[in-house]
Amino acid sequence: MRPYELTCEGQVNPLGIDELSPRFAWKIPLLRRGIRQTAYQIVAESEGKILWDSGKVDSPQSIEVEYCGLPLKTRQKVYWRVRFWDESGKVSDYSETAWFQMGLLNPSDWRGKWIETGIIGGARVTAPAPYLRKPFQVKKPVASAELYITALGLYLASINGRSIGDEVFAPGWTDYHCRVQYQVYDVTSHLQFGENVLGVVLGDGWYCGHIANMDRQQYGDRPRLLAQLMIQYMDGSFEIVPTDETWRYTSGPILESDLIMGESYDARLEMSGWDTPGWNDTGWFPVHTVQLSSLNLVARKNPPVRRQEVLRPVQEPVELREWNRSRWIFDLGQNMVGVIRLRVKGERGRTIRIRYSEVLNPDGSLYTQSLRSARATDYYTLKGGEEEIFEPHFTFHGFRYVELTGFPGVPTRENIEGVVLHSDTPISGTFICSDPFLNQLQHNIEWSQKGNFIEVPTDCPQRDERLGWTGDAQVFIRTATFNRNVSRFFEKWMQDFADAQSSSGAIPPVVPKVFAFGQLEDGGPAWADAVLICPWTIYQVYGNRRILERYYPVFQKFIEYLKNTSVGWIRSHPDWVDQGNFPGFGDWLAQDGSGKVDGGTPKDLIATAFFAHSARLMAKIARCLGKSKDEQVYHTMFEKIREAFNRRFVTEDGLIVGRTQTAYVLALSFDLLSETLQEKALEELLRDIRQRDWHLSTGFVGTPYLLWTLTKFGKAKEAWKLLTQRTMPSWLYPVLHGATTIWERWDGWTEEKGFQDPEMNSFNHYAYGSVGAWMVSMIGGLDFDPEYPGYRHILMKPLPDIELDFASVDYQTPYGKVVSRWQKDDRHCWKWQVTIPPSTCATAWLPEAVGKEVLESGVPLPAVEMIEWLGEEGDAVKIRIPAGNYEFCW
Ligand code: RAM
Repeated sequence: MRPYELTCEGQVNPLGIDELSPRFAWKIPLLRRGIRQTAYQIVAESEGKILWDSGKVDSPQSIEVEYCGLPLKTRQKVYWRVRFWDESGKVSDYSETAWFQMGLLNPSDWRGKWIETGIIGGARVTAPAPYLRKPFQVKKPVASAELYITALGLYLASINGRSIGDEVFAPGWTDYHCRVQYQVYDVTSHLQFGENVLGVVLGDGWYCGHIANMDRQQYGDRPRLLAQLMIQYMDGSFEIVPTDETWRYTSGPILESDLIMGESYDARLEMSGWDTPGWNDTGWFPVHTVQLSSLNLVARKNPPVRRQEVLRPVQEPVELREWNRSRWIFDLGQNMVGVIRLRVKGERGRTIRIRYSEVLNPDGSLYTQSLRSARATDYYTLKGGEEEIFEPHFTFHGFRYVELTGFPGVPTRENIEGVVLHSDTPISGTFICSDPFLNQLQHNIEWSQKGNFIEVPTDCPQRDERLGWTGDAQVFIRTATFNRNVSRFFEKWMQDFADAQSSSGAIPPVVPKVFAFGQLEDGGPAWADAVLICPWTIYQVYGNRRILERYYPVFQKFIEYLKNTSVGWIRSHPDWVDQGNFPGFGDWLAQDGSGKVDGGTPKDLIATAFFAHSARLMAKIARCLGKSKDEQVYHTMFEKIREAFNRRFVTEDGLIVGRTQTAYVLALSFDLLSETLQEKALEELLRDIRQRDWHLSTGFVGTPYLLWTLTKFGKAKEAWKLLTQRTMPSWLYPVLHGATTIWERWDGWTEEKGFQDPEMNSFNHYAYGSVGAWMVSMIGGLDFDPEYPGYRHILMKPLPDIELDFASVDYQTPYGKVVSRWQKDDRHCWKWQVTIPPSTCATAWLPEAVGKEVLESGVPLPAVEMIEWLGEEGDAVKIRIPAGNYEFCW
């Protein structure tokens, strides 16, 4: 019996962190029912010296435990272990020893200088990728070596021809005007006695490549590099190989590489051995150093993008003849994000063009119109000879179909594979049920999450956009947390929010803030509010309190901004908008019959509802941080906004201005109505749904709350009807038409009209996938209790009257795995398999159990120890269960 899965800052043995009081977490094994931690002890040491011995701390806490020892120093490596006391006061063995190592904590620790080359493109003209090299000598036996490295742009590093690390798109995307993340790699095994070479290839990335539909060079005109190799010798001496004037560069086979446009690679220009000793670099040029002293260098906080999986074409490529050449169309069977790996053998100098699309035109050709100005095309020029393998270096595409033009001879499906790239957020949940269409919907949600979690949460991965749209992310975050562990991913993105906030407190529509949207200081309702909704969700799901503490001043500034810009508590008030201010994107892409891209729900209504919601979140955050005065202030603010909302938008009959589903849903969901009005508003909402023959009409803003609201007010059957609706607009319409990801628009493609407006029609946009959280909670019967963040207390309440035979979810909570697997037969006999992780407990509602005998592992319920009978609720029996495995039948 001992703790396992020790993490520090959410990582196993992290190398290079800069949190001065890192947070520890561990799990305890599910050895028996009711097992829980009652106390713990952590011992942390460095070089034989104890830095921290917590002693026995009486606490159930096994996540987010802050280091409280001696101050940590630059590059200090700390070993730690933990033991726990269980519910009977018995102490466990110590865990295996884990470690973490600090990064470079002081700017003066950086000995490297920023270097750059003379290769610059233009605003719309791409440039070749520079290859940089630095030879150095190792003359003594090496004890350890670490590379500290970052770039403005992207980098790929190697030592002696062996690549370093497996990150893709390092160092990631931040607001490079003020901040860039660095990485640390253990490169001890890369070094050899005698001459060594450190080689780096730089890509444009977000720093100087195209961003969205804008020009290149948004942050700077060319990529730059900062690195230092730190070698510790066996004899105790120490050496640094920094970036400086002695580095040399040239250009090579990567003639251009741009995230949006694609990559051109001429294999004839390869310089095999350029990053190994002995290479003659006399023709290479000396680099220049640059001063960038105002730039913050911070350790990487988010999980890097990595290669995740490989897809193969589902059939042989199809030939499309042009008069003098062939195009070959490959189908990977899945709309994915990443690159391809091409295998080809042919004559030197031949160029293959590679294009990508998510869908096909009726004639079988690629539908690329909706990519807008994204060229999304790679070119590969063969060097000739043996089989060649090409995988682009500094670009990615969103696609299911791949077109090759200029291929020598007839390709087969063996010639390409799809390499899926995304932020390495570990899978945490699975959902499956007896309806194959809902399973496909869940599949599509997962794939839209993969494809749009690339460094930051993006709207789409294919067209000339791919931005950190705040609205989209807040809509989807709750669902995202089920599918994958996104705690660190969002924690880093919060830093981007802080960097993006303007001095007025406004939060822009996209984060990181990019220039073209700079004029739009304020992202508007439901977009800017992501600054509160996202961290609050991360806190609830992962118990991550630091995200609230750290960014509290950002939240406060934001809410002040809302207060200052609202007129009589009405946000986006016409008086304010008339002064040229932005009212918001509205209920984006709603199908409410208004015919407008921003729907027919009044913008000041949406805005004021979200203002209230944000004020209430602030009150909750203040409460959780123990700031009771603030809590009161924000609570009063909420009440005032609520009053103003009612005065302006709600009639005595419970009609709400606009009379759209979204208007009703927001008012109900955010508790803006009195009880009597709630009932009336609910009736109106249902009337609208019925009038539309059981169809939703909500856009980005209303959709995530729609089914929750219906369920909250006892209309689960109606919610189920909307979820399983097969005609447009509905979640299953795309599923029934072959979608493998979530579409941006309910009508992205329809039988009647074909493709929607190519100006805005992505087939990989996760917003409407926000229904995933509802499926998990209501079908799977698994939810967190907002009062006990991090799933300390789990709520298990599957909906009884839905037309399914079984559903199964499992989910990795911070304390361990929770499982809910139920099935029921025609006679309404239920079997429910449940696992509750150690140190947690659950309240479970056994549907349709009232009046029946409930057995747990064959034993009648009242006789089962440790299960607490809480009574009856409707036709459900309510019980409290501690950690353990259970099998209920009734
Ligand atoms: C579109 C984006 C995004 C949305 C904004 C308002 O261009 O794709 O999904 O949030 O508009």
